[in-house]
Amino acid sequence: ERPVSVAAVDLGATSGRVILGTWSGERLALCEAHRFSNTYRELGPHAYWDIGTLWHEVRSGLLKAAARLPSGTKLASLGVDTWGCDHVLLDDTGRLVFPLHAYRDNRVQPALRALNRDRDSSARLYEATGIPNIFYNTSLQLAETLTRYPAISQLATRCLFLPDYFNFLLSGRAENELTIASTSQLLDVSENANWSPAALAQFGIPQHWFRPPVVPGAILGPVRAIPELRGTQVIAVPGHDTACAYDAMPTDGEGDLFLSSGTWSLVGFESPRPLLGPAAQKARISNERAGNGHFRPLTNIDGLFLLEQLMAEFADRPRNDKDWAALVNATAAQSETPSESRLRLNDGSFASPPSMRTAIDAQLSKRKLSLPRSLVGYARLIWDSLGQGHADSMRLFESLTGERFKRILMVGGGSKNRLLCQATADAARIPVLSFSLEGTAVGNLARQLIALGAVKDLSHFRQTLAAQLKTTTYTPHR
Ligand code: LRH
Repeated sequence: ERPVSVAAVDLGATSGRVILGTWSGERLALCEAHRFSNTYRELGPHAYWDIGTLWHEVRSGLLKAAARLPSGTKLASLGVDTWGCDHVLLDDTGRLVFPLHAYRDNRVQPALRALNRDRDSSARLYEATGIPNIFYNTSLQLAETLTRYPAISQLATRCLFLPDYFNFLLSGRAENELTIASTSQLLDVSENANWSPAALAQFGIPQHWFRPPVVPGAILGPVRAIPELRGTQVIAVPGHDTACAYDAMPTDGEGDLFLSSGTWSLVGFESPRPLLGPAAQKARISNERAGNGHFRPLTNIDGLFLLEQLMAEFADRPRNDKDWAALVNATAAQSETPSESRLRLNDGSFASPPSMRTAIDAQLSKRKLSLPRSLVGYARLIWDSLGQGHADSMRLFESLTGERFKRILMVGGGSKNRLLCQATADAARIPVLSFSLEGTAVGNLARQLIALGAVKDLSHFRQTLAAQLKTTTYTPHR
């Protein structure tokens, strides 16, 4: 069998990477061709992504990936995944007609509060879309844009989510991909996987801004934008990074809870059916779509964003893998017994505070709990709180489905952190299997290999991956 090489462009809110994957029958070899840091920028009171820089990094990363191949071989395909919800508005010529806001911008807060007060509309929206009211939803962002700038409906003819936009820049094809569309709170939660007329009407969003979503694996056509990549196909992989991370989980069947741990902690499982109803709505369960079109009921917990922000406050320099490893070691070496206090996560004031330390201290003081004195102290508090948050989500799913989970499979940046893995196992009282894997990029590669016919299906891919991965098992101590 001839090896097949494909590239995953995987953009996260704090870092992006381009990973080259080479499949040679029964093994996937990975090579990081490019990594860069990412952040939103504040201009006045608003927060924006720097889309020109992102495109520049995508382009250079793909060229670097192609340059790693033996001469005479080409990248068969590429795919792009990004964080959820953020989008661009375009005119007929593909020109941007509105600045690209970051989902942490505060602009939706008044509308979010009003929607939360309107219990009937909130319940109807949840039954229609399976997505609770959360500050980053595309629905609220687009509603704010349209309310403040009604003329935008004359200027814009299409709305593309970020992965869709990169696919468009690369291939010239403007499509909406299913998994990223499912993060919007505008997609119908029923099997037909199309836009929800009720949700679009609720937010006053023109239906013609969207096309019926394409399912992951759709081949969009060859790269046109980069002459050196002529012949490489652009594949609409699961555009949502979390859908990619879940695809990469080396699960072997029932009883596995999935945890993708990064800027956010995404705790959930795969299901052919969504989890709906008042209890699911109250628990803020998001029924996003999986790469195969099924559902991924999950809770989205404030994740390592808290600590990323704190690290920046304590030391004014970019964070890298070494900084994280040093912090884990320093925290592990601390003789003090771990604190028994836990933060209440998903506190609205943690979404984008001017100072994360002040926001955390405010919550602790209000609850009459003592304040950590050092970065190490905050790290321990955050990891223990996340562990507890992961376990709480697991118990919630168990009570809603009547099923028991046997193991937690963990991927993402946080899966390299032994204290976070152990805190999760201790709180959940079941084993945590950590794969120290960039799951998002690997799930992206998997969908391409399946679309190209190099891999039979996802379960075959997962089996192969499980056999080759180094797994660390954390058993509960307490
Ligand atoms: C994680 C993520 C998450 C949410 C958030 C906006 O990167 O995609 O699933 O959608 O970003």
